Amino acid sequence: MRLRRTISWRIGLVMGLAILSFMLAAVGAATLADVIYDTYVYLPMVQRGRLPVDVAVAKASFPNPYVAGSPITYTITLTNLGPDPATAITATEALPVQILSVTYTTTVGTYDAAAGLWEGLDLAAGEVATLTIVGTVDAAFTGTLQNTVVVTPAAALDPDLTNNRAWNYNPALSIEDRLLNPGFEGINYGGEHWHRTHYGDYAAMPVPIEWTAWWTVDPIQELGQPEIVRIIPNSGPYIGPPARIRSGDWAVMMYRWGKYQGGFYQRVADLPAGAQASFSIYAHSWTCNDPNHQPPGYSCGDPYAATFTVGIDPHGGLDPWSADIVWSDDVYLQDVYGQVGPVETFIGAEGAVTVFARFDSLKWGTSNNDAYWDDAALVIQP
Ligand SMILES: [Ca+2]
Ligand SMILES: [Ca+2]
Repeated sequence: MRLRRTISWRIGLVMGLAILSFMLAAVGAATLADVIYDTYVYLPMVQRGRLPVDVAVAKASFPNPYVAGSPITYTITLTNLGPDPATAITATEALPVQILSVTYTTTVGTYDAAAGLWEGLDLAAGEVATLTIVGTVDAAFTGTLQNTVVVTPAAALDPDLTNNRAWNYNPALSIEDRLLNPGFEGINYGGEHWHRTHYGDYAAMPVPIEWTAWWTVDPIQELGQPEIVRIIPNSGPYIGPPARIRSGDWAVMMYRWGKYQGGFYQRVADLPAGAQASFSIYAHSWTCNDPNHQPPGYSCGDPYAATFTVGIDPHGGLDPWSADIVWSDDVYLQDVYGQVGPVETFIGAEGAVTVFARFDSLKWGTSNNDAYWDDAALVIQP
């Protein structure tokens, strides 16, 4: 190539008889010094510029933040933005040394993980090639993973070099409770209550800040709207025994004289997709079919009259009846607070989950069907 260009530039404009008499000492392996030509060379050779081709590269890692000791996936996407085909594209992708047990797939070309080279890329205009690398983050690593991919179009002129390089930064995940107002202490009591329910604002139903009350309406199952949704203070009858507040100054309750299904939910966003979410809450019920039962406030009758469960929608949906929700096992808790869950699942690509607390009083339409909740927890962890 270098040889051909050298000749072209030097002989293009010479005039006179066309006698081609130059010699090449060694075609292909020749250097400039090897080229021998005379002054009677009249080849009408014209230097052609390289084809303009804009190749671009993008890069993502999942999950981000990463979880030490857990899988991580890098996706490198290489696009020929045109207008011409591009051949022999090379990309250098050197993984951080903390990525172990590497496997990879390419849609075009081949990847050499040891050398960090992705080669053999011939792309038509508009064509996209993807390199997917899966590994495990060193369990002892706590820093930020960062690496760069650079793409080079060998036989083309790239008019825009700003998109030929892509960085990826991926910090470590820190374990923390991401729920807002988990103990129902944030109530704005005495001022403007939130009255947020799944069916809109209900002025008679004070709902803790950040939470939404929900219930099932189903005439066939005799399920209806709770008569009471209430933030309850640690005073008066709620002090107990039985104690209706587990910690702090407030808890939340729901009641209906009859069967019902309902509870509270909260959507939490800005979470690392792919990490594990774990949700639990403390709860207990007061279920009794005898209004004169002694001592007052304690359950009577069927100890399995009602159940508590907790659920997580890993996609952050707001439908309490969605098939996407992962539910815990049923637990029976009467008169004394006990933990419901935790239920665990992996956070979806949306990076948001919705947590659901649910009470099911589907068996008896007894006079007391009170459900009490306090101390929810949503923990994001490896
Ligand atoms: Ca480019
Ligand atoms: Ca509380």
